[in-house]
Amino acid sequence: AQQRVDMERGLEQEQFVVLYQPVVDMTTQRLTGVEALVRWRHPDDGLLSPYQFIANAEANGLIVPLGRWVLREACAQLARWRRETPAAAGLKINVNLSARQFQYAGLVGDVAAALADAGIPASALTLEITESMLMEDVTGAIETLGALRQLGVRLAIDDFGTGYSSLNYLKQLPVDIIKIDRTFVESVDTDADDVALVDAVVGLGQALRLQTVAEGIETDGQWAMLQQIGCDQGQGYLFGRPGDAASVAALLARDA
Ligand code: G
Ligand code: G
Ligand code: MN
Ligand code: NA
Repeated sequence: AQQRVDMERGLEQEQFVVLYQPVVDMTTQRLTGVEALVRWRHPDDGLLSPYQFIANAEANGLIVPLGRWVLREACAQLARWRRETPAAAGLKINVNLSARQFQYAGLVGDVAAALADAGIPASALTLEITESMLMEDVTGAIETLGALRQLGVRLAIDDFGTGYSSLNYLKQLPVDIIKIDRTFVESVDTDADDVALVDAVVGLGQALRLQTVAEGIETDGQWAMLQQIGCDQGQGYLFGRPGDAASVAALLARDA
């Protein structure tokens, strides 16, 4: 309960911050978008990682207002970049949804309002959902995804490969993007089994007309292999760590 009060105060006092990690074209390494990643600047405990508070926020219900704040902040920031920099015209933003947010009946309305208030097109927003969230209630998930898609938002399956989504479900789910979990990327330049796995996922993506994004790319060797496999986009420390809005503006200036 103490945690909830602390977190409510954090929201009121604007202690949360959003960082942005680059997503790049796998061939050119040009910035195509950013993923919004929340942090908590706690007055006593310092900068907290989502691993230290998202689960609590899920449990105490504050994930809904917190997630709404992240969504609105990310959309507003994308609008700022687009206003400030011609190079940001096609830039996209990814926002992670938690399980409880995904089940929340007001989600579609919140998303529509965030887009309208920021003045960005729905196609510029990608919502990331994990496999486990989808598999909990497949029928409900298909309905929610369909409603989000009707808005024009794009949908990505995050941490792909770590859950249990069957091929049959994947085919039915109205999603646009598969994000290949970094555990498969880690050894993709040294382990033949991982090459085969990532190759299979990229092939699956192509068969279902889904874009593929590899996460957690840290080395040129991993990048070279993923490029050869034909993965569309990449994300990882090699291209950039999560950073503030100014760090993204610097990348936009580099690419301009
Ligand atoms: O940025 P970092 O690697 O510390 O993120 C850790 C985890 O927290 C990741 O699984 C990421 O998806 C999750 N996360 C980061 N930001 C958000 C957010 O705004 N909402 C939700 N639900 N999860 C987030
Ligand atoms: O679950 P999700 O994919 O949203 O989590 C993103 C998390 O992965 C963030 O916490 C981010 O900081 C982390 N991350 C991003 N790129 C890399 C990377 O290249 N290496 C490692 N180890 N972590 C990364
Ligand atoms: Mn993610
Ligand atoms: Na992930």
